[in-house]
Amino acid sequence: MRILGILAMVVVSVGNAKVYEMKVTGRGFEPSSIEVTKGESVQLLVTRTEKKTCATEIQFPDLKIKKDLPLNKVVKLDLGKVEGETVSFGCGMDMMMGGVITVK
Ligand SMILES: [Cu+2]
Repeated sequence: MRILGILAMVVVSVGNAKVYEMKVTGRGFEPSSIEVTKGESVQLLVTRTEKKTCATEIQFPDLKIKKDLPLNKVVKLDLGKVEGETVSFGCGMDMMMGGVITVK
């Protein structure tokens, strides 16, 4: 597993919802680490730009969310209010190339 430790920037803020951008590149999910604030609704915009990756899907097992990531298409994920301290995510096969959302 490769954790880059780069924090995502908030792209826009819509009411109580915060939108974060993420990409799937040859290095996996970038950033693989996102810090969100407790109580905010989290939206992710995920774009897979790498053809040769097993992350053609993203899943959040704890949230029971799984979505296809078509190449070069922006995929919107509504995570809602994230509970707990951390929520992990990974490819559809639940193996390598994961990441984590940390709730502060
Ligand atoms: Cu995989």
